[in-house]
Amino acid sequence: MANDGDLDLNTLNDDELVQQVHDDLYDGLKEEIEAAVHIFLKRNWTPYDILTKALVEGMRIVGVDFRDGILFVPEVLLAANAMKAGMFILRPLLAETGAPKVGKMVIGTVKGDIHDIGKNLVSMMMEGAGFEVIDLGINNPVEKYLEAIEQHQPDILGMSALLTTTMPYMKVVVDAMIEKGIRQDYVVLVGGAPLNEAFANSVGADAYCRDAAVAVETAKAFMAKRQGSVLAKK
Ligand code: B1M
Repeated sequence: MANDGDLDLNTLNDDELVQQVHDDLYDGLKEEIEAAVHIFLKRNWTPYDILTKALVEGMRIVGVDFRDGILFVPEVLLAANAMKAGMFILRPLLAETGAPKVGKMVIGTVKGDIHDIGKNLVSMMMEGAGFEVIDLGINNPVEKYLEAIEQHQPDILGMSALLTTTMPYMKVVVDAMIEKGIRQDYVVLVGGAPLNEAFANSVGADAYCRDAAVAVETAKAFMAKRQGSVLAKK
């Protein structure tokens, strides 16, 4: 439904509101997205459901029309801004579990790539699952990853890439870790729409994460393994 600002989002039922969020994301309507997120929260939706059913699905639809040449970069940027505004409201709620820190992760989008919505989502979900996350942002050269690893001594290094032209850069980072003799000290997880498991293997990552939920599960599994091997050595 087109939203010229006169539509009272409160009058919509849940299904209609989800549909409206998809339409408003498509139209890049930041304030309407913020209002809808607040309404869902008042209706006791979990932050995770708001993220996945309303925001992520809306962005998926944007992605399809971007691919098909129906939407262009400026429109997609507006949609991305609206999406980020919604995520900004949800971020503290997702992180609010009060769980003890289960591990530390450094994450960033690789050099040449400025896509950060998926990476931000992974950061948020990881924080929500009790991880400390150091987010390096976008367009990270290998030096930036290495510096962050040295400074923060994480358990996990996460890399994101959304372009087929930038995803090979993950191998540059893994190779630099091998060269420094530190590859085995960290778990390397990679993700992004064009990746798959075979690609993750080919760049020498420990695992490919299809989405943010898989990233959390995979990170937890590796932490359990790491903690198990530390205990076994004692
Ligand atoms: Co771009 N873009 N874009 N874009 N963009 C894609 C990726 C594209 C597939 C669109 C298309 O043609 N269908 C296409 C890539 C084609 C290809 O490489 N084969 C593309 C292109 C071509 C481009 C430009 C080159 C366009 C141009 O300028 N002509 C340009 C490149 C800029 C650059 O990076 N140098 C460009 C620019 C942009 C915008 C700036 C307009 C904007 C980015 C805004 C931003 O991120 N701040 C944008 C957007 C929004 C998209 C689409 C539409 C949506 C991406 C997104 O946010 N998805 C995208 C189409 C698509 O992916 N379907 C597209 C939602 C997000 C929640 O999903 O990012 O997949 P995703 O993240 C998931 C998983 O992949 C995984 O978990 C996340 C959450 O579940 N995951 C990880 C991601 N990272 C992870 C890291 C992990 C673990 C899991 O670490 C452990």
